[in-house]
Amino acid sequence: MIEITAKPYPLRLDPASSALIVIDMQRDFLEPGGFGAMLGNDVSLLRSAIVPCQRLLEVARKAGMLVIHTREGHRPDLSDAPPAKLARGKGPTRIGDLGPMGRILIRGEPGHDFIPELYPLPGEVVLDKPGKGSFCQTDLALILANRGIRSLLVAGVTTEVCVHTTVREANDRGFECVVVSDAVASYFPEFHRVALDMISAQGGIFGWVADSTAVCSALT
Ligand code: C5J
Repeated sequence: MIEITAKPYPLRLDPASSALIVIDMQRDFLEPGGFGAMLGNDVSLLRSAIVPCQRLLEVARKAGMLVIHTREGHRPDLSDAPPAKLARGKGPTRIGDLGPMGRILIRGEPGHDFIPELYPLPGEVVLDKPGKGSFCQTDLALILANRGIRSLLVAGVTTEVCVHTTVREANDRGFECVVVSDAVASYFPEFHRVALDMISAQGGIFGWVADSTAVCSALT
């Protein structure tokens, strides 16, 4: 067992029954010309999470933990994209339209791929998801159950959208979730801060919050 210094209180967990899940560290969210930029965001704000994610991946791999990388995106024919999601957006370019990194948020396109800094290693789980949460229409629950996973270290983007949606559902499904505060990021710094506060408020209503230094030192 290891103990992680966290809010609202230290958490003891077993690395053998824990997984690191890195959410949507894709070019479409972090690089200019993708989905995030199409929605009018300053994509450079997400880059602060890259180095903490690299540090987490390094220690999780050394500890032999299950590592999962998720990607948000849709089939090329858009048959898995709800019309309400397709209709949203301010600008003229939408999901499925051609951008500088290929068709926006479409599986197999350059923009849908992981950023090179955080590319999965062979054998790590790559989980394609059509929505914000990592459980919705994916086999994540099966993968975690088959590996006996009970605790999740959660990193990636964005804090208040795909990270929060995943953590809320994981919490309801009985997983202990640790959101790694500097390994998650948002286009909106105030949303990031409040989203983290919401996780650990009320005695840890959704889970725990710890920084990557605390998590890495507990794991090494
Ligand atoms: C968003 C995500 N923000 N990965 N997706 O649309 O958080």
